[in-house]
Amino acid sequence: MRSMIRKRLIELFTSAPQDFVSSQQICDELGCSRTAVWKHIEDLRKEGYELEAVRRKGYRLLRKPDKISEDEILFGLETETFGRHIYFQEEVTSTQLIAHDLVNEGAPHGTLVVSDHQTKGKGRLQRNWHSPNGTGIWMSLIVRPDIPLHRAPQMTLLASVVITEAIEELTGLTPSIKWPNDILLNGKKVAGILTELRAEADQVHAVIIGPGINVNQTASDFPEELKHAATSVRMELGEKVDRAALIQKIMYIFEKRYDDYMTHGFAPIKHLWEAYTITLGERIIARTVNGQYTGKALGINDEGVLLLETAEGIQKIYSADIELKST
Ligand code: BT5
Repeated sequence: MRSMIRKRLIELFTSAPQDFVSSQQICDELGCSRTAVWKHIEDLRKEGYELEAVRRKGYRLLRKPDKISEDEILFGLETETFGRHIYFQEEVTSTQLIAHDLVNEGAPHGTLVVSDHQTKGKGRLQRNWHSPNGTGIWMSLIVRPDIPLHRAPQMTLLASVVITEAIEELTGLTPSIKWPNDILLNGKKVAGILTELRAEADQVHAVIIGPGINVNQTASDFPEELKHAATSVRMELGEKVDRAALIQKIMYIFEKRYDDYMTHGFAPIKHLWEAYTITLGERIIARTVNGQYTGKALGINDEGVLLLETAEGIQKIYSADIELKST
């Protein structure tokens, strides 16, 4: 199917998802015959769109395929800048690498890189992120905040609040946040965020925020070593989730929260973060690149740094892997 016609047709169906669109309306919009309309509808069905046909009423969209191409994300996107420039590729090494290139080329604030499959998904500290095909949300968002370098870690906390809220709004499940970059459902990791910076002197040029969200994997999609620690939204919810709809929701909430953050600072985000976190008040082990600390997690300061009460006094933790210690 010619891509413009396909695009227009999906737009027609998704702009009023509950309504029937008559054949005549489609003919008028696309400037083609009824036979041609029928052919285009058949093509959409082959792509996985479920369309109900009722005589004299026309066609109605029952279900979109779980696809995350550029079109699927753009139709129904309710943002001004976030996700308005989309780079979608079916397979990439890492969306973060593409985002870095785009930053070099001057990509605007709000640019989003999305892929169905990462062959070298990146975690922190050169770790791998398992990103199987067609199941998760593997994306990188480019933002260009005018903030000093020391505030950049707040971006990870902002992103974790946004993703938590989006999952909650779309599914009714309530994820929790484990400092600094994990999102959990029932104690298992459902998402992680990799935040990378482009900065000079003390000024941030761009932040590349890369969430990896396990959406539609089943238990057998995870490798053995992750089975006990990882989960997906589908596994917790008991049904599949429309990934494009989740991306749209994330973009919508992200734009709102980001504006809040730029106008009112970190305080409103910090409150939300505190409401969702499971890290505070707990005895934890924080494994950092400089060593291991054990103590009680008192809170985060206004820069997003974790304050840990240890036997030697209060320790500031900038980044770590956290283990909750049962006392
Ligand atoms: C993270 O690192 O949690 C950040 C992951 C960010 C991935 C996204 S995907 C889109 C964007 N493009 C990229 O290339 N990356 C970002 P970290 O805290 O270091 O956790 C990594 C560890 O989590 C691994 O060592 C595994 O133990 C575990 N892990 C790997 N894949 C996982 C998965 N799909 N679900 C849950 N845990 C996983």
